[in-house]
Amino acid sequence: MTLKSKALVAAVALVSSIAVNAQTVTYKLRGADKADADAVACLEQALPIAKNGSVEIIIGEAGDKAVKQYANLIPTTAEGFYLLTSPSKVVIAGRDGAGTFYGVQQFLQMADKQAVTESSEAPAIALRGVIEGFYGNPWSFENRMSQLKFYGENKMNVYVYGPKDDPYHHSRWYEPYPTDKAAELAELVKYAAKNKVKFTWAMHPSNSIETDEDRAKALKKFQLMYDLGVRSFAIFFDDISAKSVDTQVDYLNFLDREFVKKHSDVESLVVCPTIYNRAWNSGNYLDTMGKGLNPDIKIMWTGNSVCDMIDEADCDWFSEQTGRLPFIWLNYPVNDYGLHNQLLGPVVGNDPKLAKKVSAFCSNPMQYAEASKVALYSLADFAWDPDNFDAQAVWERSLASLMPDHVDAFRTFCLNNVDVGVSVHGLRFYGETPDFKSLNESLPTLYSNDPADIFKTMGAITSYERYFQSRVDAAQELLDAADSGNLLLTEIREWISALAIQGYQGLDLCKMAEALTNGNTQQFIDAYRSYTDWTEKAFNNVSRDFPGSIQSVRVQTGTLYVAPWIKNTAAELADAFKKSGVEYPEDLFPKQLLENGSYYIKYNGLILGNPNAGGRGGKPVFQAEIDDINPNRQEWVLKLDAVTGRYEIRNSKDDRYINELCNFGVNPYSADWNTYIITKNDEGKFAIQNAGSGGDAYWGVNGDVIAPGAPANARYVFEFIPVTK
Ligand code: LTM
Repeated sequence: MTLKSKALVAAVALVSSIAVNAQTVTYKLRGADKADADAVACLEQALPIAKNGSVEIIIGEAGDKAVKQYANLIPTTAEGFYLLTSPSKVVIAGRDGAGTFYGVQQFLQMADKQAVTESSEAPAIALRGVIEGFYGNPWSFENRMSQLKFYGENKMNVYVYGPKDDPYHHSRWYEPYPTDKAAELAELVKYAAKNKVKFTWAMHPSNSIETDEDRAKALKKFQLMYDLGVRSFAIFFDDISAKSVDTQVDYLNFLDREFVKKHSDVESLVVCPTIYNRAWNSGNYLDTMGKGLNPDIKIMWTGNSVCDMIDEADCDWFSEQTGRLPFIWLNYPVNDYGLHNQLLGPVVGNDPKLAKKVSAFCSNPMQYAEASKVALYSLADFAWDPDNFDAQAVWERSLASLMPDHVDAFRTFCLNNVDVGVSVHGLRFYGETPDFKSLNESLPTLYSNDPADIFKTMGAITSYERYFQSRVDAAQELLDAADSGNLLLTEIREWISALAIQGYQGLDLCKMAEALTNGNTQQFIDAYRSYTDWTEKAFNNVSRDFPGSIQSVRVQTGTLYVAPWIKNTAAELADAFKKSGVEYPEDLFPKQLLENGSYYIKYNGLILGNPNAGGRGGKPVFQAEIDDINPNRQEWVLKLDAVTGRYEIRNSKDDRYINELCNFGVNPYSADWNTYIITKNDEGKFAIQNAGSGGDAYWGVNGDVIAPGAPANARYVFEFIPVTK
């Protein structure tokens, strides 16, 4: 455990004692005149400094007289520092200005500043930080200022500015920023420097890179940005179909030659290539980049796929292709491809061994700047000291640091917002709601209609009630804090509401189960109506709607376990209630096009059957004859899947399901792939359509079998006839 870890573990408990310390202890500075001015300013802002302060802080960089006697203890790596703390003396000695600045940050974050500690630290990865590179609502000026301060505090030294929806970065890259935006950028560049962050401005010229005119415009824009203070540049070629890698290489070398190398104070150029992950690799693109680009141009890389955690082998593969170390563009916690979910869980999956194999390690975050800090806190820690990175412990510290007054409620909230669910990129995190998962594993059903299970049922109801009440309580505490102005919570307020709504839904389910157990029809009806009201509120819960917002989505939470459990349990309880034979109002349950049950599926007088029942794979076949010997080979069980709202179709003889190719599925059944939208036309004929990951093809008929891909005029051709026995 690093000193930082040890010191910060204690931080939560000792927050109040800081206030006491701050009043009683005063500090005096030695070496401040020579030491990094930003580091000194941070100390002066945070601590009571007096000429005759009781604790002396000796501060400076290697070579400064003040810290001369500690010279051998200062790490030789850039940005490293030596930190000694005690009740009477503190020493902060940096390898360079950034090192001193980081030493100060570390000291200021110690809960007990008078503890006796000594450490020498240096970053494992030279360039660590953030790429504002997502699609969607770009961060505001205030967001960015707050981020830069956060990076300084957490020892991240890179910020790449490249939001896809800033027109002056992308669609109108060649235009100058309007005066007010230019002034803001100039201020950001200055503030970045104060926080020891390299501000890299990225331009996305797509394929406008070939002509003399394109290139003159690029030089002009770079110069405008230089005049605003920018000293580091990147070119993004992601998400386009590149005309030619040779042209890209020529363009980048041109900018390097004609701009970067002509300004002695400009950093090496960075490029995001068009093939920026291994899954897309084809032809000689990477090889051409590697061989053709001037040697100091850095190439960005997202790993094995677009959204992926990174390991050593990914980096080695990249280096073999390009002859250089990857500048990692980690697509986490970005959620622009799954905006309905927040990514606030522990950051697992990156391999510490990558540290020696990268030129930089930067994260593409969410458009929710404040909420992104949960992941960024962990990623900063990883990039500084990957060998000692403990995902769970660092995540706990991030909660304490970001939400000191509401740690438990915030933990509950974050644990419900860990996974984006099924998405184009397939990045999944299974650590969501571990408390619910274990509750659900020990008590899989909320209700059983077997009287022998009464005590089990009552026990389950009590446990689930307690669980859902705790969600409601956590959400309420956070909503109150949002009302009192907490920025992070305000930003993602709708997800907190979603947590509360799910809590209330869960409590209603408990009331429904209790009503079924006690035979209390009215209680069931009331609870069910309340449940459907909450479900409607959940559906209408749309994400942020404040100035500048360009995307709103229906928010989702508890996606992996809680939400599906709620839907399934509601459907099961409703089913049990319907079957109990009691009378209930006709409008209580929504009309289902086809009630769950067994059906014959007919086409043109033929009847769909399962001739190789019990076999593997194969297709259902339309038959002219009624199967009198094995009638259930021609019976199909339709069930509305509570989570997708679509039908699954299984044969009643062998329970095999029909998949998206109209075959009997051989892979494990998946509601996302293997459920169907069924619709009816005015003539009473039905159409059956794939959905979700299975695509959107309609069932058709080819000879005597069903086949996907029916044209528009041949879709409503099926009949569903209930099996009555
Ligand atoms: O990842 C890269 C290099 N480019 C884009 C990003 O702008 C976007 O944020 C992520 C995640 O959707 N995917 C991309 O392809």
